[in-house]
Amino acid sequence: MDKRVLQNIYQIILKSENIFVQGHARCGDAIGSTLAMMHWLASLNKRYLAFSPEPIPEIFNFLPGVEEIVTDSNNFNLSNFDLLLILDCGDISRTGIAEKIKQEKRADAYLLNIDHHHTNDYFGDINVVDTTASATATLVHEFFQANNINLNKKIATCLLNGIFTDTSIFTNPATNQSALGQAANLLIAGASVNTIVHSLTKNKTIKSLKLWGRALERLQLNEKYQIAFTVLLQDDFRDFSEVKSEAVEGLANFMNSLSDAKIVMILREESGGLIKGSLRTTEDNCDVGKLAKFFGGGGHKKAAGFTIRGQIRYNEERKIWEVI
Ligand SMILES: [Mn+2]
Repeated sequence: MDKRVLQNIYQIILKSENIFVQGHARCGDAIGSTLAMMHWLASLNKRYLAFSPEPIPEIFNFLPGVEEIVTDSNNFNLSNFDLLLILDCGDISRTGIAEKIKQEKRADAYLLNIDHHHTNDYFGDINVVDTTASATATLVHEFFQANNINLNKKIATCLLNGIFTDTSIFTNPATNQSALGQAANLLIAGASVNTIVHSLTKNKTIKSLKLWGRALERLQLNEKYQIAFTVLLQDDFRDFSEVKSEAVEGLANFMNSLSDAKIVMILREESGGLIKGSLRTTEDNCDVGKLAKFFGGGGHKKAAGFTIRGQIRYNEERKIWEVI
């Protein structure tokens, strides 16, 4: 990332008086990046508000400062802020409050977009988009480094949580030299590596694995496109109602370890006639972000998602799961 851009942003933040910071929902990178920024703004004695459009998944409750994140958008008015810092959102709709931003943002307030999704549409007044970055947390870290900002233990833990989330602890293709180097730096700065790994990995319950079991039993391969796919129905979530939606993301990552498919896909029935799709690949020449975009979604080349209308049914004749 161009150091001058990161230094310019620093100046803008220093000049701002009240800063709104948020990421997209339910993601360890977005939440980690939001909290890292929040801790830094607090150290500058800035006024700020950290927001997440949905409740924070329990697995991130260990992150320092997480209790400060506001999750109800009725609790603030954006006209109070002179800088809106949007992290890890490929487009404005990922904020969950696009309409509110449109209505309430002051004309003189800056919208700053810091992100690494390769579907990013440059929605900000200022855009710091690096699609080669493993995580938004690595961009936030670069920003701190470019401006000689000292990282404390809290900031380091939040940023490392972002890197670990988006690289699946250095096991997925988002892993690169820069992420490993930055992680080493964050360890030196005191990041609680064991706590993060424990929280990101030791979080399955017997019920959640039984839900995985249903999905794994239905696994099918589309030979033409080399896509292994499965479905989860509303009934499954009724039967295992305690299982959190993060369990499905974990399943998508687990299925990505298949050696006899290029792409894996989970279709999951949501309430209101919606179906949510999760796509993963480890192939260099596959871009699931493009596939997701085709269905109105977005994401990365290696991990992406979309939402469509429909219902999932089993076709007895063809012995195949279908969307109707
Ligand atoms: Mn991310």
